[in-house]
Amino acid sequence: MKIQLVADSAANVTSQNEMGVVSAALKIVTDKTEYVDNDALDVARMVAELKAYKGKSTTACPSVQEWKEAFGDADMVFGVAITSGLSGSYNAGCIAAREYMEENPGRKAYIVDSRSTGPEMVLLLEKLHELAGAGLSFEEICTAIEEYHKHTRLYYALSSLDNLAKNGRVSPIVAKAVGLLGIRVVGTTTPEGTLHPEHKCRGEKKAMEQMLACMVASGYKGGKVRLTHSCAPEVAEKFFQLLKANWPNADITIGEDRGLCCFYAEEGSFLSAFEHE
Ligand code: X90
Repeated sequence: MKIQLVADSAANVTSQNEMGVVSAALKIVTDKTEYVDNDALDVARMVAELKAYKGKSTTACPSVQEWKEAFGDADMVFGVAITSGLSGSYNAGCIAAREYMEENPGRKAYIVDSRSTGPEMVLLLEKLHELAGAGLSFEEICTAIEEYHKHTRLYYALSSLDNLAKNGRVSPIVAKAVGLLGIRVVGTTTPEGTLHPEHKCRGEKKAMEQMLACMVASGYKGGKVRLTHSCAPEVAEKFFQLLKANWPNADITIGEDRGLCCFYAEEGSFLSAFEHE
């Protein structure tokens, strides 16, 4: 019984991952260049080029065909997509899953709508990996992952909402208040998987304290945390230390945002996905 895990590239998972996750790439598109968010993408270079570029930039989700290519020839496929509240990726993944099952009787495919991005997608993938190794049926895994999802959440500290606003993913009014130097927005997701900015914080230290308070208020009690940063390892490291000071035994890791998350989260931002009660 071959089980394949897949995700779109908003999960920041490259082909070196230990779970065997295959990634379907989103794209970052300007008038000059198309950046494909795969292993080969030089994220730092993309960020530098985009900083110098003054024209329009946008993004595109993987097509139905690209999702299907990621499925390969597995008996069971489980996928995780960036929030359907902001992207067409989940929809494309679902069509791919339906066609995959129609074209290959006996095979099964299921896509989870993360209603989130990046590190929360990683938590879901890690749980799927665990469930896949436990000898459960397809239906049991589908039920178990949706149940687990009720106990995960994402908080973000963003240094700019410019690209989100320019691409219609948050209102320009909300975005403007964050454009000021040193202001970070700390927020989470709505049940529909859109952004819910909660606090404007002056400076990085305040943003971290706020995020910690938000996590505790959401029921974080020392479970797994998956952190990612957009070209700012020192920021993620500081937040990691803050968490470790409070929960020395917690399973916490730091990863890098790849192309899609870096484009929208922007330089200096960090994301924290965690398990809660
Ligand atoms: O289909 C596409 O073109 C992709 C559109 C994605 C838009 C949003 C990406 C957000 C990336 C920003 C901070 C966390 C937001 C939480 C989302 C619910 C990261």
